Amino acid sequence: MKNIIDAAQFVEVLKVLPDTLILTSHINPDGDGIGSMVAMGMALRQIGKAVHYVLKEPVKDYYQQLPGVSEIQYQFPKDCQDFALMTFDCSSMDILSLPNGWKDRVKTIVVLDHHLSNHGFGDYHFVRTDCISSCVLTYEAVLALGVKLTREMATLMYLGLVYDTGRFSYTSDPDAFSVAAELLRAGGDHQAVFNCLYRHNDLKQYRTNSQLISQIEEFYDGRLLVLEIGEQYLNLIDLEETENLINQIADIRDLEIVVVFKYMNQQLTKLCFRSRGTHSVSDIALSFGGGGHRCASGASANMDLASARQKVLEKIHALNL
Ligand SMILES: [Mn+2]
Repeated sequence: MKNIIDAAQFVEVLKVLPDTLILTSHINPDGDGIGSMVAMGMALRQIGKAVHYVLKEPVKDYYQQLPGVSEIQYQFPKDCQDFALMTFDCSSMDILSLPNGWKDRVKTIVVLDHHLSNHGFGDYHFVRTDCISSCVLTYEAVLALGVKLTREMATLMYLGLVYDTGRFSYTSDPDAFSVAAELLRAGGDHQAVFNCLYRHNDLKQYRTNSQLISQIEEFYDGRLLVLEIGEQYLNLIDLEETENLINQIADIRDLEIVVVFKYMNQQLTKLCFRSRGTHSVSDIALSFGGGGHRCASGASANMDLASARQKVLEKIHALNL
């Protein structure tokens, strides 16, 4: 049965969990997933827990420069048969980044997340959809635990905040800025986070992106922009770079909604949405089994790119942009 918990109850739940915990995040782990997971791991070790970070697929190499990230493993530790699982920034069991066979081994699942589309999986639910980043919840948990907020933890939580707010552009929530201020006061490394997230591009990628930008289509006097990233780009732009690209496009004046369709295979198309806020793109993503937030969302549609495009554009048309 699902129990909804807050930060104080999270501390109580930890007392009944085993001493060994596996921490994980969603597939295509991003700055918020990695930051909230590793920072929490550091906090849990301070109270005597044995913590392993386990993901199914390697994180981007540029995250490796941040503290603790090199400890992430890609298989379950051998001496760890039964364990409690703690998931970060993941809205659904289907998109957990875990090696096969995990369901037989896990005893209890604690979910820390902030997605509107959270499907309510797991046993304990530390979920608040009003938070801009999972790292805000990790920060609250760190305070409730009463452990030392180290520089390393602060840097990792700052990473999640910067990532999920699009460098503080998607939010005007004073609480998000307060948490950022506290993290910097605790020694969070602003430069390290910005170098990691935004200063890792190579010229080849810029050339590919500029080709793609030249192919953007305009509708409704520029209020809707559409970009198709077809099969020929499959290996030239990955999903995280696609997110970076849509963030750049989202800065174009007068637009309401941007949608990017990325070819994955004949039956799978990745959808990325951004909105200025007048219209929610979360509902559209949700209708394709995805989710996210009002101004930024995504989904994986089980159909070819042309069909996905037609269905999405029909839904956007209905919004009367
Ligand atoms: Mn997040």
